[in-house]
Amino acid sequence: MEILMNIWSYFATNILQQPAFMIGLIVILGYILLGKPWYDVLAGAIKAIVGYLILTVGSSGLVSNFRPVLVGLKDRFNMDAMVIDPYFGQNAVTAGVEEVFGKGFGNAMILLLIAFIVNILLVRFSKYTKMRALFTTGHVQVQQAATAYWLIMFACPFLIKSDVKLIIVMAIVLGLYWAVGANLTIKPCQELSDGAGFCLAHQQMFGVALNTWLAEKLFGKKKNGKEVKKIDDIELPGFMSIFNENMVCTSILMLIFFGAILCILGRDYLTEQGFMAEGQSMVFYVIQTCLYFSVYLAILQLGVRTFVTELTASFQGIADKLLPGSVPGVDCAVAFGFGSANAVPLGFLAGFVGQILAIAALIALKSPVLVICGFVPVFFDNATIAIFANEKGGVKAALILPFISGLCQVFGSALIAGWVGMAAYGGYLGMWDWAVVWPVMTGVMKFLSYAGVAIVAIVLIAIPQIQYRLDKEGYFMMTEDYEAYKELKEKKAA
Ligand code: ASC
Repeated sequence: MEILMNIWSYFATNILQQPAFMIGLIVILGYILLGKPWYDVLAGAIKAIVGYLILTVGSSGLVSNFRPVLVGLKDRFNMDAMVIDPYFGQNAVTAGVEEVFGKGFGNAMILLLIAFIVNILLVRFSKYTKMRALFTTGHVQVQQAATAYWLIMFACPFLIKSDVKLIIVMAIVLGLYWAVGANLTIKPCQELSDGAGFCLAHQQMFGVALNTWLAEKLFGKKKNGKEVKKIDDIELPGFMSIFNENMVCTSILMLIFFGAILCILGRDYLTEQGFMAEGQSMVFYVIQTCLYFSVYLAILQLGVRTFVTELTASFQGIADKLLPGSVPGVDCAVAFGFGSANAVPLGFLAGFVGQILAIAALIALKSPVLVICGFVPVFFDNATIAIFANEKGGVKAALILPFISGLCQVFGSALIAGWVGMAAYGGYLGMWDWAVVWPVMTGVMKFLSYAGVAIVAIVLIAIPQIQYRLDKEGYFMMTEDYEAYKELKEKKAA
């Protein structure tokens, strides 16, 4: 048993929780199943791992550069606020879970394993479950397992006595959330990428599905048949035309936006905290810091281009032989490689405005829980939502929906983190699904106990069944043969 645990723990820390190696493993397995020669397997695995590592350089560069800038606002104004950000949320769980529930964090790794197995089984039996999506983003799974651990123990204190019952309930709820949430993003992702064959396995899966649907319903094609105006259709006049180029647009917008925040933080604070060297030019410090936003975005997009083709080509082997009809779920940043590149900065800014207004409302209402924006939710959630919203509902949807999402992230997180007691430990995950969907699930389980757990599970199980029944012919075709699916759609539309 101990040997097995050691093997598992080695696998979990080095592969499962490191998406680059997880993706590498999937590519190796997929190509072997496709019967490729060893050198193709090797080349594919290298491209996939290097590509993913490039993506990670981009996304962690963004996070490590811009998170301290936003969190700095809290120090600068002496606010006693919790930060909504996955890493702050994870720290809050590690810091508080023992104190609040008398239970250490040791079970979380096992929870992760079993929830992942639940995900695999649900996809293996897709014929019955209609779930087609496999999570591959281990770093996100760790953050989510930590938060779910807290939320479910809060909602179901009657489970805490028995480790076995607790883990079973958690693994079912979390495994279902992964399989159902990622499955919901398959259609939006296939349409965005013209059938590239991936979906999202991240923290705003329900958010993407809902907002894509809203974008189409509220802002989509008009009755008179006129197409919606997407971001890339806008022809800006005169000097403004430079904004059509993504790198220029992002750089200027971020220079204005983060430039203003850096000026608010001020030279004294920035030098005190070690951001700026003593005597460094403030002007050039601000310019360089803000332009790095575009640098990291460019890196991120290069990473996406490098690994996505390998992953989806090799995954065919897994979808043919092991998990029929399935697709890999990947980081939301992969969406930045598709659709309109300018949706990224615009969605971020719209979401930020929403978050700031919501925070102002919390202050005005003297809310017991104050929130400070974390970079990860405000950027990655809202930029992703904007990309999908723009595809279906054009520029208006790409601004309005992320703005509303910003409101939801702050209000939802303040509510749930205050209620379950995580706010007192300084952070909460704060991403869309965890600010909107999980608070509802937690509430249902809290008020209805075992019946609540059953209701949550049944509703989750029902979602893919409903999706399937709405489009029986196209449902599996859309992952198995996207060209045929498009023809089918065209025929239906005609
Ligand atoms: C998260 C998280 C990150 C980012 C990254 C986006 O939720 O923990 O580091 O989003 O995955 O690419």
